[in-house]
Amino acid sequence: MVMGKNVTIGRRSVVVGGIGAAVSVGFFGAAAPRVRARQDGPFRVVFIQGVIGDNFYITMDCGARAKAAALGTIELETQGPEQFDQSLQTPILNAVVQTQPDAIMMAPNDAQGMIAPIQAAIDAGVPVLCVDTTINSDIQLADVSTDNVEGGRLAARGLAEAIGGSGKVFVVNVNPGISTTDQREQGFAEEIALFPDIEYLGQEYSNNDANRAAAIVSARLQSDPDLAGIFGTNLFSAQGAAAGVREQGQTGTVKVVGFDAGPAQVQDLQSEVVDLLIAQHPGDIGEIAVQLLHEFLTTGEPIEPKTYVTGATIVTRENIEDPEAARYLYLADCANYVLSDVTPADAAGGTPEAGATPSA
Ligand code: T6T
Repeated sequence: MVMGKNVTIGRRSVVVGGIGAAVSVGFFGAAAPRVRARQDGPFRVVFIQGVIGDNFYITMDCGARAKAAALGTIELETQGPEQFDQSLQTPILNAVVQTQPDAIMMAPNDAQGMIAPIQAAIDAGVPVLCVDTTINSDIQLADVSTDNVEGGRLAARGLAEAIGGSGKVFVVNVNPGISTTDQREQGFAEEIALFPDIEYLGQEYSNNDANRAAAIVSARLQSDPDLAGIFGTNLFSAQGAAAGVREQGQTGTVKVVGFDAGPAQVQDLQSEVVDLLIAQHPGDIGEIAVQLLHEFLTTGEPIEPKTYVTGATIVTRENIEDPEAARYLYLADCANYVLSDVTPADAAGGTPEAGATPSA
């Protein structure tokens, strides 16, 4: 049973065929940026978010700041585009590189399109570590992210259960080319295909806009009035999907599973528009990223291994009061952030099959 269980994707699981797999080009390889001589800090690190004003990245920033404060060696600055859009993120990255920080941690807006701008940063002597999203390359120092394929599988199993194992389902995704949400849809599609009585109608893209997601769902409920369930692959897509269901008077009839756990999503869960949320652990991503950069900048040694996979927790109405689930709900600001005890070693390595066991 998925529902009501506090299931966590193992921190040690690795995205199959995903993040940071393939070619192993060391940090000190041909295109490697130079290592600064100043190895005791303070180091200036800039965090470039995927988009500003997103509770996921806000919570990640809280983790990064809390860890930086605890270590005392890193001065963190945070920036981000107003939309999840590589044409807005690229000039921000370029401007940050001009200021020659010691390192950048960033969530690239496009897996392909952000390779060249990140390569330019590295060529200018600024190493880049990817958090959350990644690029189709191995030029970055390391990747710290959720196992998004497994997250998509969890969503499929949760939605399948919510709709009683049969009916039409549909996905509201963000934009093609974003590593995380592409992987979630991939995991969802693979897993939902295992249910013979469920018909997957495919996906539509919200452009990370909750209003657009709501409009997509409203239109879909007109064209497919027998739709049984929807998976929203990120905060804004899921929030908008829930709004569409509510606006069409289908609360409780059409089941919704959402990735992420922003404040509005939690309200949707409590008001029974949504049945299940998959909360990532963005604070842990931020903490691990800063810890890795601290080690890298103080030692000058390349980061090994290069892939770090953080957990995800299924949140339902049944477990939302449980502190083990509640601690992963996303924040609006850092006032109540509690530093976790997560370390890079907790998230490094592991086996692809290590993941949640929702049938437990
Ligand atoms: O789901 C997260 C993040 O993991 C994804 O890459 C983009 O969307 C979010 O920031 C939520 O809005």
